[in-house]
Amino acid sequence: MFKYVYTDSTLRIVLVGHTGAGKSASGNTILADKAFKVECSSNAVTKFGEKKQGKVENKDVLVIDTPGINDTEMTQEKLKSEIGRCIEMCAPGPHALLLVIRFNRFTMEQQAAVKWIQENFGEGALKYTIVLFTGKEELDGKSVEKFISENPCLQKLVKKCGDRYHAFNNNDISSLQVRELFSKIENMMKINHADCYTKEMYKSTHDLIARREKERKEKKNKRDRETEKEKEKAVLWKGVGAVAGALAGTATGAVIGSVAGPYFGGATVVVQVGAKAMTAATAATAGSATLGAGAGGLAGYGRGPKIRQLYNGLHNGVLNLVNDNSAEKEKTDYEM
Ligand SMILES: Nc1nc2c(ncn2[C@@H]2O[C@H](COP(=O)(O)OP(=O)(O)O)[C@@H](O)[C@H]2O)c(=O)[nH]1
Ligand SMILES: [Mg+2]
Repeated sequence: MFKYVYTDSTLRIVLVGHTGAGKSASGNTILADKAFKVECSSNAVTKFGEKKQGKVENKDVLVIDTPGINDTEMTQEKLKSEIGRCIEMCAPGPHALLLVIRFNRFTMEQQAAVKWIQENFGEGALKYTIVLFTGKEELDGKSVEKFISENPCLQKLVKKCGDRYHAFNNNDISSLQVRELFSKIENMMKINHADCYTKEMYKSTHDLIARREKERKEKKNKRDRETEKEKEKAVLWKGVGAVAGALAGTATGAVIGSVAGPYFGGATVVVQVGAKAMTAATAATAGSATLGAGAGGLAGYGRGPKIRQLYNGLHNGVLNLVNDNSAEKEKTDYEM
């Protein structure tokens, strides 16, 4: 099998961006070769990273083409690991990440792709990034600068990338635009002391993302558990309320019954309840006590949260009192 051989002096470039942005076409322009397959439709062609090598401007160049960030046929996990593999393909890593954006098609979808790259490559990647616009000839005489200045999103992005950008017309086979790009890459490399973006940087960004995701999930689980506990406590306090209400209701009902009982037919009327015979007064007392228990229980159940508040207030009040006293005691001890 043919094995790629490249030296330390080989310029390593990775093309990233949205499907249809012109990554493969730009790779071909750079290498002045039909190295990568260019797709007319917006269907993603590159499912796996591909690398091609060539000699450009007397320089050994290695170009890696990557899958489109918005490829819906790939799971996020697969996409992330494939892009990681692309970084590894040019170990120790690329000198330049070319973030490819098609002029006049900087849609919400493309913006989402740019956001994906910023998040997944990490802020550290920006110092190795050059924004590469494609479709330059579609600007109809408008300057690249003017186009950028009219779009706050692009302006922000270019600024983040150290004001590094370049524009390609991939239908233009002259080498001037490639020479200009190389000069921008060389300037960037000088600033970076020929350093490169590494797979470790990519991995640490992903470890960070995974850690944040884990923390987010743990926080959510904790919140869910606390809500569940709160619900259980509320039911418990409703129960406490029901019992307290029933007791209070029984007592109140009994008092009312004993007062009102004699007025129901006098003490001589005997009421038969089950096997027991009782006077109307006793029956009235028992009846209103039972009614009182039911009504009190219901009222207490509804007032469970209020009772809980009352309990918490009393509990906190007592605690404050105890703390105040001990503070007072400490103060006194100290002063003595
Ligand atoms: N007019 C014009 N079309 C371009 C340019 N760059 C790419 N394209 C077209 O855009 C389409 C997608 O290009 P491709 O390189 O396959 O995009 P990729 O999915 O990012 O690899 C193809 O039809 C290309 O011919 C350009 O600079 N000008
Ligand atoms: Mg492609």
